Amino acid sequence: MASDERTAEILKGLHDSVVEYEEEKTVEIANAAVEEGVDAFEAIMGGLAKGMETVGDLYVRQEYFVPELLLCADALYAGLEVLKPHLKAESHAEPRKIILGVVEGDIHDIGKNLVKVMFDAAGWQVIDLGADVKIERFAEEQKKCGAQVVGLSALMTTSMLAIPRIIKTLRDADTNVRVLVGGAPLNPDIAASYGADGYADNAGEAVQQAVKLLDQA
Ligand code: B12
Repeated sequence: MASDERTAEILKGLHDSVVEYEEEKTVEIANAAVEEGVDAFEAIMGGLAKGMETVGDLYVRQEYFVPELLLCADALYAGLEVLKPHLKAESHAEPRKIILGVVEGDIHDIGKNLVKVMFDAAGWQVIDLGADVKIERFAEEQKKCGAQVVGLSALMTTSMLAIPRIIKTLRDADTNVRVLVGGAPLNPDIAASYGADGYADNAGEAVQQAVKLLDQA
């Protein structure tokens, strides 16, 4: 078990290597995290994902541009590959299914992919529809597989307008399905005004929210 000080150092190392798009270094530190017993969830959320948040700020301040963003994402994914198998897997007697997708017109899928990793680790069956998913597709897939929860991701103030339309198609098709939404421009108030059942602002909380929604069902 790594000491608190060493854990903090590893998390900072993961953060910094994502920000500095040093893919090899990210892998090296992720391996050290595993070897030294740092919790994989903490390493992903407090290291890799946090690094990508900083990258977002650098982009907004126009210190980073698209090429840097993509290289940072490569470093994040490389670290994720190392850490993912070490997330504590849970299993459930009854299969829990979630459909995940990024809404139409939106190709930002890094957050959605992190959300997917957390649901996988929590023992859910994840049907990942990818990014830029057509409005009707969510209801079509829900009908096919009977998922109890649909998770919608939107990263732009323009694309998030698809959410209430998707929710309407889901409600028209199956009144029982629970809809969870997330993505940087959303908040609990917008989620509620769109008719969503739940909102979470990060991948770890997303699983907790989904479990809560099932408990209420
Ligand atoms: C990386 C990035 C890109 C990459 C995307 C790579 C990829 N494959 O995803 C590239 C370079 C391709 C890109 C392109 C564009 N981008 Co861009 N991009 C970003 C950036 C910097 C970071 C997003 C990110 O990955 N964050 C890190 C992840 C980990 O965080 P996250 O996505 O928020 O996800 C977490 C939570 O939100 C939550 N969550 C996410 N989804 C879900 C779903 C559920 C169900 C739940 C419960 C939770 C949840 O959990 C996640 C993990 O903890 C943001 C800025 C920002 N600060 O958000 C701009 C940003 C989103 N982009 C923006 C724009 C404008 C664009 C472009 C249109 C630019 C252009 N002019 O060409 C294009 C094309 C967009 C399109 N059609 O989709 C704007 C959007 C503005 C707006 N209208 O709201 C932003 C906000 C930047 C800005 N301020 O200008 N972009």
